[in-house]
Amino acid sequence: MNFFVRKPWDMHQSQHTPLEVYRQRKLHRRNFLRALGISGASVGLSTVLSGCSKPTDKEIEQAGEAPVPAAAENRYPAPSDERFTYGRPETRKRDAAEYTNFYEFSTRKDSWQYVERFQPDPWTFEVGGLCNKPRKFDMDDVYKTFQLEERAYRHRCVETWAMCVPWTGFPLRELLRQVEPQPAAKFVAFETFNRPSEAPGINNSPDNPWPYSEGLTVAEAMNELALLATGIYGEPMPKQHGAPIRLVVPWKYGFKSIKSIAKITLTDKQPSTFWNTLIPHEYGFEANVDPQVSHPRWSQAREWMLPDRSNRFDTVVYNGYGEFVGGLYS
Ligand SMILES: Nc1nc2c(c(=O)[nH]1)N[C@H]1C(S)=C(S)[C@@H](COP(=O)(O)O)O[C@H]1N2
Ligand SMILES: [Mo]
Repeated sequence: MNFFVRKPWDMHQSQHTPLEVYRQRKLHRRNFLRALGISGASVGLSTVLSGCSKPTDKEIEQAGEAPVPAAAENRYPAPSDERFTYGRPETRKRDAAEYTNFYEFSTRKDSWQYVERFQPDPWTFEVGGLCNKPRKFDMDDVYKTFQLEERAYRHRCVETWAMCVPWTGFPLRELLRQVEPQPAAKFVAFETFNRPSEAPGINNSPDNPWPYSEGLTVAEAMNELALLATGIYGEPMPKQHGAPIRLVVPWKYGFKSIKSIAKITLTDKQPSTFWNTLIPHEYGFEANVDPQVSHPRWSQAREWMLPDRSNRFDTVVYNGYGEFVGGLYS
């Protein structure tokens, strides 16, 4: 069991959780599991199995598999947008699926082991605020309304790990056009679901500012790179990657790419965001990838590719997407 082993790139729970809550974390977890009727023995066994032997590709894949609506049928794989290439080898599917950040489930990258109760289908999200045609979408609407494409994007987490993965999705701006933003809208605010009974990480850190939230300027949201992704590796999105729909903004640090979106709001004020609320001096709103600007705990000059920390590369400003987004900031 690796609960107490601190890996240097992890944000330890004790650093962002009030001490009282942190000391009681095992109690919270046990209470939660007891409430669900899961006995200590079965949890112990699964922890032993997953902690001591390397999970197979199939175990990881099955754990993450998410139900999808009928309209998703025959939409995968989607045609690839040839403008985008990694410039590096693609990350293996299992390596990306095994090492994810999804604090609603776990703070230790192993969220694939905790997504069993998460129900991403059926799913609706509302798009509202300063727009002429606010409305709710379900995933059937999404699959029927938008043309899907595959994009090979680099991903860069602020903790310095990186990956190259093919997302399936459609430009965020296509969705925004559907609701007709008003000129007064300057920002787009995003929120994740907030269902503690399906996501044990929420109960483990009850004082975190749930639901997870993020934001972009409208100009950033309208940039062609900003993608709403419903799949990865030519298949519907696994739960731990943010089923059934997530944001991907590859020129920004990974925490901006909010998963499992439940609400999108056009607003005239910069929205508060999860990480900026929790640790404001470490996580800004803009959060563009920049090798020159160090995070207090991580130099951003270099990065390493999953799953191998010795496979290191120099970090590139805007994660190498300056030709698409540089104009937004000059
Ligand atoms: N709702 C939600 N979205 C989230 C996170 C999270 O904890 N909760 N983590 C973020 C961080 S820090 C990163 S690096 C990326 C990771 O995406 P991946 O786990 O699919 O690789 O998701 C982002 N989106
Ligand atoms: Mo991240």
